[in-house]
Amino acid sequence: MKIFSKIKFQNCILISMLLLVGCKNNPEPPAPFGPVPSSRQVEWHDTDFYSFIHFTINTFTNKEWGYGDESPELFNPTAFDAEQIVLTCKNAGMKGLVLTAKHHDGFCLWPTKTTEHNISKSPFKNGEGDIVREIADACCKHGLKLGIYISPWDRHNANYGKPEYIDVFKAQLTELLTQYGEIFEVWFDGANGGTGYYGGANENREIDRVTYYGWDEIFKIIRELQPTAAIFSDIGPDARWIGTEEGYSGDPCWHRYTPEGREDGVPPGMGQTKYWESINGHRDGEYWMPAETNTSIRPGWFYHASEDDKVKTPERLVKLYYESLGHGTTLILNLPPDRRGLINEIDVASLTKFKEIIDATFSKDLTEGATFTASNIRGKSQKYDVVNLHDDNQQTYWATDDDVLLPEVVVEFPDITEFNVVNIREYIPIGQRIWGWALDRWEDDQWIEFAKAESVGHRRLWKGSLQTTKKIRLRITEAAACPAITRFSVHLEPVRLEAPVISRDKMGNVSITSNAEIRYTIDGSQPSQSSELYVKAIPLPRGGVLKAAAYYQEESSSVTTASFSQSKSRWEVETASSYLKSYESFKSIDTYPSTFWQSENGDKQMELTICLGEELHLKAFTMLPRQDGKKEGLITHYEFFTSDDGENWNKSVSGEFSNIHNNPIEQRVEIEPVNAKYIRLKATKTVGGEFATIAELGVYTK
Ligand code: FUL
Repeated sequence: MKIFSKIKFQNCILISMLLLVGCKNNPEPPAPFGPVPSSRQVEWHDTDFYSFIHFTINTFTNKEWGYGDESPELFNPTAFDAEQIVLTCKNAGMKGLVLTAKHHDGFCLWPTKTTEHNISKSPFKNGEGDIVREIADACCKHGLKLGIYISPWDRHNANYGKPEYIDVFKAQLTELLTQYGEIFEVWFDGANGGTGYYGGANENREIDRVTYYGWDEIFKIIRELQPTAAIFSDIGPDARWIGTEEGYSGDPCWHRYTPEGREDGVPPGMGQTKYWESINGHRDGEYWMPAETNTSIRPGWFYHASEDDKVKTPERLVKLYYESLGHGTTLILNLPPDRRGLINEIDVASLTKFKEIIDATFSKDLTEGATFTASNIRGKSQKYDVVNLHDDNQQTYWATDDDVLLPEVVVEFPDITEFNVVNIREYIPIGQRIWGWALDRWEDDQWIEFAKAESVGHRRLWKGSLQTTKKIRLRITEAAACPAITRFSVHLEPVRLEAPVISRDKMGNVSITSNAEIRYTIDGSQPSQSSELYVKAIPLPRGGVLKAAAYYQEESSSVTTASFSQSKSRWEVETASSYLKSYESFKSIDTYPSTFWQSENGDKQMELTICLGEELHLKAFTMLPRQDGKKEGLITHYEFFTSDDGENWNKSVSGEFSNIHNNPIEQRVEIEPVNAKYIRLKATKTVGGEFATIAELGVYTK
């Protein structure tokens, strides 16, 4: 009996020792911290970069929001090619796309059984076409994921605002989720309710964004039919809006978020989003609700030929990439097909150059051959070793012991190395754990800090000035739990010739600056090395399009395009009420986008009358809304008048500045050409309704 218990005792010691050794080499993984992503969210994070495809009847009516009364006859792309669209996305490095199957005007791009207002009633392929099908097939063929945008707001449907419409909406969603294969994202727009055709009622229909749609039921349908699809809306549940359509995200940008007023689910477009909160998220947010940065390659979401000279340059796209993906959000970049049904050549050219820059930067990881040394490795285990930082397996990561929150890793390059980009990725399935980090370079026998920030998350890209060093150090400066990092790489974005900067003064003289030789055109053609050499300011009082590029030896920069309206040197404000001196009416024509006119509070007229100083042949007018980020006084509906004597007025056009609330870009309205010496813009509806604001009014004569 005694011998037996002795053996048992010795065995116990042996087993405990073995366990201890085992623990050292195979420690428990770090415990999750805070809310963590669902597997569908992890997949969504990995989709990284995808496109929005805004295509519908608006493409043919030149609008941003259709009213809902447009005839399906208008939809007739002449050379629609789903493969060209999908391959453009793929070649730009995108992993998927989200198609506007139905926008606010209610026209369905697939032959739905739920409404006559669909593609089968259009001349496209004699009513036999199905854009969703063709895009889905091309995505499948070329390995891209497909997402669906279906607008909850339907300005065509007679029952919008009544319970009957919700059944139609659910049936449309069900068709889309059952007939086109796997869907990776369902995109619900926050713009909901307002004026519309509504089956001929032509009225304003406000709905309760929280209760009207019955989001819980709708989400249930999606979960049942497409369990892996992420649901996007202003406030999740799977992905949140970043709060702006300009194309950047905050820094920090936390994956966690606590939306306000969320007692009964997470309804899109509740109007509860606060820009400054969406853009940064909440470090200690209640939900894992990461942000998606959405923006368009052009000012608008739909194709307008007048924006051909406003396509974002490759450099602008690269900046956008760092300010969205580089802050941990996904990036959905809109590429609107033109009236042919193709992504326009101008957009393709910009994307191609953008991709060249991204590839040149990221195709080489400069830590290859470098040695990594960490101040701590979890349980000294190989499983959590720093070696995991430089493999591409996102399932393996470097982690520290539970009580080591502020570790560091030193990377020693084989040689002195130059870089300007650093990439860090947290292992997010166990939460967002890092709350602060810094980067140092080794110089003159000491560490010099060159970067610091707070969030890391799914991906963090630092991009800055050129660093030259033999050693770089990553320091975690604040963490909520022991850090877990899956990737650390270092890159060099090749130095490029910067595109020139173009500006025009009030008199209409255009200046171009660059640190290299500048060549330019004013006839719309692309500049080349044999174009006019820029030596002094170019007078363009009547407006026009100026394109310029910089040249140095064999190298050329990308082209900067600037389109100018008529110069305002002779303009004067005739009449307008003004609220305070700082918002005086002349600010609407002072050429400074940052200043604006604000009418007096409660002014029923809300109009601005301008004398152009001479009779001009007007073809379009433009209105730049206030640019300070505030919404009050934004003009949503307008009337535009012209006169040759300032006494007798003709209404030239009236309409809606669609989507100005979310996307306060310059609005351009084509008019029936007319000669006039006076113009008047009258606001018939503004945000808040109390007053109107205008940053700049302009006209085009060409
Ligand atoms: C906005 C919409 O109103 C725009 O038309 C566009 O679809 C954009 C993505 O979302 O809120």
